[in-house]
Amino acid sequence: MIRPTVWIPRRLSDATLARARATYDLIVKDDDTPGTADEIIAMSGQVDAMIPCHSEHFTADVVARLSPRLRIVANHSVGVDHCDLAALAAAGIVVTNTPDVLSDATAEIAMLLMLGAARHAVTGDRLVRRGEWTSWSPSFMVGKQVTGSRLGIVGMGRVGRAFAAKARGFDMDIHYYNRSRLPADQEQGATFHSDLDSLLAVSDFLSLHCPATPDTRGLMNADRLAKLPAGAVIVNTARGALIDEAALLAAIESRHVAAAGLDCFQVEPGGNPSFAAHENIFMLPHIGSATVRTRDAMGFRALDNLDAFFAGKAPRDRL
Ligand code: 8YV
Repeated sequence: MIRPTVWIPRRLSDATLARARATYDLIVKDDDTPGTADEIIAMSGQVDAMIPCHSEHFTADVVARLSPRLRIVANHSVGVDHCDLAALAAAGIVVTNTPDVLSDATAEIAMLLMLGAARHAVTGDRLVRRGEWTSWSPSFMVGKQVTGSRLGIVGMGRVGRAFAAKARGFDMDIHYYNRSRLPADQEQGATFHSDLDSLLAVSDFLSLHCPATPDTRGLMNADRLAKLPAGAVIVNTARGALIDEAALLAAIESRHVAAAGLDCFQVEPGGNPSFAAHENIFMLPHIGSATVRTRDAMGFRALDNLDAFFAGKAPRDRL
């Protein structure tokens, strides 16, 4: 059998590359910088498949210029907002993603952000690290207690449910908003809200776990932020596009939102420099799924999809 050729634009895990090399001829972009539109278009004439990350953008414009040689885009990501799925489908290119395998790692980062935002992690670290911790008092760095508080989850998919499972360990009163109500075995006592505003009204902590789509872009705008209880904490490990960052900044400055924990931003890499002045915004550089185990699992899941496709079977994660 002729070995298919695969383009890997980013540095995937060693285990992923080793497994991929056993089956495919690889072209790996060694500088580990995002694949540009021109690179994607040029490579499409040399390969049968690509394993991109969310950093490679398959816009309608790019897809229109792809070579017919490219048959499958096996994403190394669960989110696919970097892909124009309609354009790829019209071009006859199969698209897959990597659900399930990153849910726990991402939920861990959501928990870290929630705790860190609620308990002044940025300020505390700065004080101790710089030798600026010169006094202590019972009224020093008093935060918001997570245990037993009300948590609102927007999007009760795999990551939302993994986060709810961890939050149950903190005895949180879990509420969620989702397109449809979950069966009782998945809901596990969480309260369903068919209306987002009704969820916001009870969310002392709010965590976003829905994809970025035309419907969800700017979801947390000034009006919706105003519907949160005063002193709420907001966490985002999904996509930066879900939050109107100017509105969040205003809500932080007015103290209506007490703190935020953000792993994703409208501009990535880079983030929002206006957030830097606020130590009650705890920020990480989009590392939700960045664990050794999860990176291997994501790479293997993308390869499972490629293997199925080239064996003439339906890839498990075809979108
Ligand atoms: C990944 C993510 O690190 O999978 C996703 O959608 O946002 C991240 O967890 C990244 O997309 C890898 O391509």
